[in-house]
Amino acid sequence: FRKLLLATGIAAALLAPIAATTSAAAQDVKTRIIRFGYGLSENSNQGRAVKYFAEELSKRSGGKFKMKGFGDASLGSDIQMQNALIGGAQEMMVGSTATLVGIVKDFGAFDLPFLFNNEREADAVLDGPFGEKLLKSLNDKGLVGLVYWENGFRNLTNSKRPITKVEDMGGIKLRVMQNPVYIDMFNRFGANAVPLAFSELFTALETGTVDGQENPVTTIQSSKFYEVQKYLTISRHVYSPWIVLASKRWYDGLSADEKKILNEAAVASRDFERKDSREASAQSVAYLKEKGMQINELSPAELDRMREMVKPAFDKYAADGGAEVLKDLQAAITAARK
Ligand code: TF8
Repeated sequence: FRKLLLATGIAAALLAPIAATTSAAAQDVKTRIIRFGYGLSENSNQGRAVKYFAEELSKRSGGKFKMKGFGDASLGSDIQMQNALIGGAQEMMVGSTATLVGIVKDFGAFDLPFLFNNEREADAVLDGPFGEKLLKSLNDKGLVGLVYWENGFRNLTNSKRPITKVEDMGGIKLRVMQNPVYIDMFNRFGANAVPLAFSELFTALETGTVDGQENPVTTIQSSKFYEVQKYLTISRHVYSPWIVLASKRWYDGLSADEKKILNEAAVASRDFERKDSREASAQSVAYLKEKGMQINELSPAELDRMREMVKPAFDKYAADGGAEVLKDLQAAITAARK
């Protein structure tokens, strides 16, 4: 008996370090089906990053995390998916931070124009304490914010005329995201801002319900807006983040090991997505030109005029309860510039 005990002891001692170092197999990881919804097509920066994320999850979980991507808003618009996550009917999604304002108003601060000068500043603010704090603010709303991906700097397209000065926007029915900051901004520029879900945008452009829209060049390419829009104006008026969300109900049911796998794969997906989006973005303008779009860039002087024109939008945002978040965001950007 003594010998047996000893033998068991030795076996346990030998096994312990192995158990500690083996990955998924020895961890508390169950088979998980993850429905991951997104709005763009499979053949977009969003679609490619979802695919990468799914592969990372599979690798890191020993094949137990089975994430399936649902593109083209096939599980619903951003807002519908957010609600499905809150209710626990869907596990994960990626979408625009701008569409979260009905849940956490402070996300609207990102939509104020001309905040960031470049991607490096955006990364620093989003991945730093400011971005983190906003992610945390989702927890008591039934959502878990994991990481920010890049949607990108937004530009204008329309079917009416080239926009070389802000007056050219006059009277253009311009689709914007469902968010008061966008509506206010474009009305100040003289356009007729029409809030609409992205999932309805192509048809609205095609049928002439709206004349134009604004999105990063990568999206103008992957959503084939060049088929229904003649003019592209490079304005880079807003840097738009995407946010990867999980249902809190679902996330809370994961083991510590599972959460770790998910969080680490999310960070890997973020790094992949930003790099991929930036590479794709550099190719998009030439592609859109080849597809027949007439493209112009707004001059620095014109951008200054626009900046001047939308100053009251900042005051309005502050007066509507955004003063504190705006101050924090501006401080974070200043810090990122140093
Ligand atoms: C928009 C956004 C969208 C994204 C996407 C559906 O214009 O930029 O392209 O939110 O996730 O609505």
